Amino acid sequence: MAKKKNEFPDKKAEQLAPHTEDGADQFLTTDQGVRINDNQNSLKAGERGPSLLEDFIMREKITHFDHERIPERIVHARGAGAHGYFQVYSPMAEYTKAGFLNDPARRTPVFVRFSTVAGSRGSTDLARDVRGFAVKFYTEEGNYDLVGNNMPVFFIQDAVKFPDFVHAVKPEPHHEMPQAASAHDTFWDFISIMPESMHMIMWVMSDRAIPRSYRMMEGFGVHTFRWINAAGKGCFVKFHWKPLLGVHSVAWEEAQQISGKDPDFHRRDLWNAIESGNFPEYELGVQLIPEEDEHKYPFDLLDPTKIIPEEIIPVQRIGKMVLDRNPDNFFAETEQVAFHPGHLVPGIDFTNDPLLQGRLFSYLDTQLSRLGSPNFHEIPINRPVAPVHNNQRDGHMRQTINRGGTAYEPNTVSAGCPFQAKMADGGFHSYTERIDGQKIRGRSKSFFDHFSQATLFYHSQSPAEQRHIINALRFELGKVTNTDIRIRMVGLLSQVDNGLAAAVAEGLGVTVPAKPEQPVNRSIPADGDPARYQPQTVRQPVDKSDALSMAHTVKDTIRTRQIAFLIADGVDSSAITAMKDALLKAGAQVQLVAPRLGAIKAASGSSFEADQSLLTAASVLFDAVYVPGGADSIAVLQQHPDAIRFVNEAYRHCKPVAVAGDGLQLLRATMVPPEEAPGVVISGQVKAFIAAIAQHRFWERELAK
Ligand code: HDD
Repeated sequence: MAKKKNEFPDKKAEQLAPHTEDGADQFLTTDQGVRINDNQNSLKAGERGPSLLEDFIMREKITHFDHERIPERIVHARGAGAHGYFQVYSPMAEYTKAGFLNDPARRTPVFVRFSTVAGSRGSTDLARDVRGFAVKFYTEEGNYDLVGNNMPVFFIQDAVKFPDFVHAVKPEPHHEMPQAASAHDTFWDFISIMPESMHMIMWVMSDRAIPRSYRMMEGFGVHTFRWINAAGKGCFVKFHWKPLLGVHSVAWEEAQQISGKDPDFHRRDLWNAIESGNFPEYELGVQLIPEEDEHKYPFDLLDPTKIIPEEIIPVQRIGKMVLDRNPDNFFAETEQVAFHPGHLVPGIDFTNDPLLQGRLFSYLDTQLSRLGSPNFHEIPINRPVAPVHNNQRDGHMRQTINRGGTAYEPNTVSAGCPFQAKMADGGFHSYTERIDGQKIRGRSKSFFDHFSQATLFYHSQSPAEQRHIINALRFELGKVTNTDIRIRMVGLLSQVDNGLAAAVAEGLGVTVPAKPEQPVNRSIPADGDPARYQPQTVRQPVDKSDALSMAHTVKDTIRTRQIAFLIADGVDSSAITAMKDALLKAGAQVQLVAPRLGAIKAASGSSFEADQSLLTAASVLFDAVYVPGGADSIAVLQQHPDAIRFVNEAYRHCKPVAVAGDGLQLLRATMVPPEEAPGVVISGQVKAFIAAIAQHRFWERELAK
């Protein structure tokens, strides 16, 4: 049934509705609307005869099928999307005139796409990789895209290196291996001679690269952008998304297992959270820098390999984004959505960051081959809610029927319409910036510090996080077959931190070169003097920044955490219900996992329906495990290798584990030391278990291995 106007949550949903099809209670038809009487048999010359060319129904169906695929995105091919809205807390008029950032009453519809970078469309969600965090705001003044990542810096400083970087990280061209992984020779070959990547390498080797959920990761605009207020005054701005559930990750070994057990883990998590009404929420944060302070810092604001430590310029939280609706159709919405950092609205503008400048070309260009036509903006998910009037015409798959006899401007025949907008009417006006300089192919010396912020990041990590970085580097470089690359990398790491380099070298069975090959700044032209291009180290304003460590994230909620209850026939029913009620009340979700599906009989005579069997479930798909008591139940589980593995693995991945009554016997059988192990709750204490789940992981257990 058609919805009435006020039944739509926002203008974007209303705009999508006429393009949405629903086959419920309808006849099957051809694309021409002709009802089909037989969809089982092609038209033949006789029952056993050849098919006839005149079978327009079959030809239409197969032709469509033959052309269903479009090129996947060259990067960020694998992704998941969601609809929602953004609302600013209070007007930001002092800094920007952007309408959606000035009216707290206005809910701006958004579409967000999260992604991995290197893998193909069908690759695993849990690859060690950067995550894309792209937001399309359908504002009243036109579409604004904030196309960011879950890490605040990037591998390279200049867009001209992007194709090289992507070719290095993608599967190697001769045999197309490995899929969705940076652990191979060409990636590390490139990195080992590209010292500007070292800060980003610290982030990608950290647990930020294996998030627990899209709902539990930060987002960053990366570049410094510009805001402009109504008086024309500009200031610099860095964008942050802060997830209200905090920033959490999984263990690397766990990530590899999830990739096999459920390669759609993040996509499913996002979908299920929205379907169950647990809407992901992120606050938009900004760091604002007055224009006069452009040269005040020991790093260049235009250099995308640098952050501004939050201790120097705090992040102000200015609004909230809520994702409250899943797409109706993956292809139509998530696959066809087209982001572009050049989709701007008045009040927001670029800076001269050379990475951003190159992006401004690439995103429009790529849509032409990906979506096939300059009319990609007419695809429903890409249409602005603001009206579109211009003289762009024709092209493949044009949808709009433009009325009128002119398609040029200025004109007199159509009374000059559509006409230019004055700034007072909301016309976009590029920021007036004074540029003095010579045209050169080169890089500013202020971009030459490649290590200081890598060191700042590494020194800001907790001991567990540092250990994970070391292990990630040992893994990645361990997969590299060329020893020279390993040694070059260890040399580069020694410029970040000697302890880090020594630990990685030890794992690789090499030594840190006494005199590491001096890293050369690769922005050097063929006839340049290498001496002029040596990387420099510039003292940073802080030696440590708490905001860089996940150890300081939100740890006071268990909302949406997935808890497995391991049960078998004979389970203690009261131990199930008491714990389940408390966890559900605190916002967690519980699944009963048993040796088989169907009704599981409790000792009391009541029964519970198993949600999953030990065959379909695995501890890596949960945040915590609880084993209620019941002598018979525990006797069965103790004999079940998958139950033993379930608990043992949860423990090894540092997850909270709780047992009640006889459940303690299972812990013993699984080699989990119950007493004094952090995050292991015995005697089924509900409060202690909830507090442990909120902590997320007990990494200190790793040391006890
Ligand atoms: Fe990019 C896609 C983020 C540098 C060229 N990029 C893409 C997406 C995200 C980013 C989130 C996926 C959008 C979606 O979901 O559809 N890219 C970044 C960030 C960068 C960055 C945060 C650095 C700060 N990108 C970058 C450079 C270039 C590109 C330097 C080219 C010179 N990016 C592309 C692209 C893609 C893309 C080829 C592939 C698909 C698409 O644009 O629509 O144009």
